[in-house]
Amino acid sequence: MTILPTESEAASVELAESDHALPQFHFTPPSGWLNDPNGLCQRNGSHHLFYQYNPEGASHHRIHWGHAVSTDLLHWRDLPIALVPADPGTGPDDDGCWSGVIVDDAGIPTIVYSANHDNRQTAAVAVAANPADPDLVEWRKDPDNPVIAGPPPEFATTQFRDHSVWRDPAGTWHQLMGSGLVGRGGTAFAYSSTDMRTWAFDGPVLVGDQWDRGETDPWTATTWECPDLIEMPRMADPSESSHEAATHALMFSAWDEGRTIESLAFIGRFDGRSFTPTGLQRLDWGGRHAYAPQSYLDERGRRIQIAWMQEARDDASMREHGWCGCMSVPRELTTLPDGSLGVDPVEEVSELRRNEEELLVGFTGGTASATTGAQLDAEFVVDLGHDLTSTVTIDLEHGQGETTRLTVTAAGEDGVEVVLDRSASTHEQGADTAELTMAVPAKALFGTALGLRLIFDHSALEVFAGHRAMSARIYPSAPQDTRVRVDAHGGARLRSGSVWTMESTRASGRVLRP
Ligand code: DQQ
Repeated sequence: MTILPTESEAASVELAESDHALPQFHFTPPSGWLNDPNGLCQRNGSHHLFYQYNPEGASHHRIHWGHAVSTDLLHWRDLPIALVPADPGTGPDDDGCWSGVIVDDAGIPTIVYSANHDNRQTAAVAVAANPADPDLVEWRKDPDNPVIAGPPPEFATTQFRDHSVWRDPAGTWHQLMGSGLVGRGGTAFAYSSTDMRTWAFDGPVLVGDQWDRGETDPWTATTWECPDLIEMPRMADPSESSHEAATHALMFSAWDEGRTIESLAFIGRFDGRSFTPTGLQRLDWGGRHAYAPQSYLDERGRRIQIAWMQEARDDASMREHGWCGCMSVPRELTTLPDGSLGVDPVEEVSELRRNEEELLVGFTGGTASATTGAQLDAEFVVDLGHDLTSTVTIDLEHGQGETTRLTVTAAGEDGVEVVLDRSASTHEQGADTAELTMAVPAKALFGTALGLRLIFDHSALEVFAGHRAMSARIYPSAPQDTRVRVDAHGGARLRSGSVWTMESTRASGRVLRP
């Protein structure tokens, strides 16, 4: 049955679409609020993206599970909302269906999610009403929800929510739930089950030891949201092998008293019970602008990850524009030679490129692209030599006195420092324009040449360098006038540089409640 949109629903989509900051090839909600990606999976060729969605408006309230599918990771087709909060007082999720995952339970696609009631979360389950439906449109919540009614009583916990679920070779289900131990630090609690309904508590897989704010970098914070435990993905370059002993990564989002800080990963070994870290890294250097990432193995065996690109606008501006939140482009996680996780856009993203403009190479001065647009992909190979005064700047010149500047500086043996200066990127009052910094270790470079890529989509900006990612939101007044300028200083040289315009993939005729 198709429900026709009401006049106000259509007006709300129109309002979002009239905003020049609305991305056109990054996934956004039809209008309203979007946060975490959920239930990521690929089945019979279709990638499913569920997401934290409030169709009522641009605020985090009574969260539903929005749903879209894609066969190419670029174009998404809206499907009916998969999970709707229960009517008040009629279920454990009457204040929202929070984040979760989808697994295949003996042929039955099964959602494990956090049911929110009165700002406390429990674990709940829903199954596909028709497992043979390729679109997985209809979901049935388990009448016996919740399946885990609260955190283990023997611990004093901060928060308790979000799930990573897998089955071991013997057929036992395992799940992690994100939490934190008061006075100690973030944690992920492990549970096991044979039927997905009755779960035994197995203890924390790892406990952070950083309660005090800001004493370490990165700080693993007081609560771990959205834990995602994975086997290390394939090598970035198949001819390389890792010398490190890491077999697993425990990814999570660092949270403290309502502050969504950043997404991190412990690298290490998981023995089925506990996780022993050998390293800690950022998954993205843009802080909260790439939060709550979730990953899945696609049918080609790639470890794909999508993150929530949170707005940098203030709440009043989000409400005024009627929408907020977009997803990062899908990214592929790989293992780098030093044993850490690499992050790059999936190769499909390049299929959106049109009208290549090659920039002058070999020069040590500067040049600006003739290409202008609100949807750009720019790729460079720069050579910083070993001269510590070498610098490359890449400006997104938006016109109207607004510029976003990326500065790449040789940092000697340590590699390269990449700084994103957003202080002049917008005239919009109240926008967060804080500087962002990314360190690219020398080991991630090929010789002294650094590959750099900037993907710009109206207000979404993703920077990739040496298999590292840095996400940001920027709000130029006239994004369509943006051109790319590159300057090389000191001993730096531009080896190659190209700018493309990017096709839109945003579906037309979207409705709030498909
Ligand atoms: N957002 C969800 C939670 C998760 C947080 C609620 C992370 O389940 O912990 O929308 O952004």
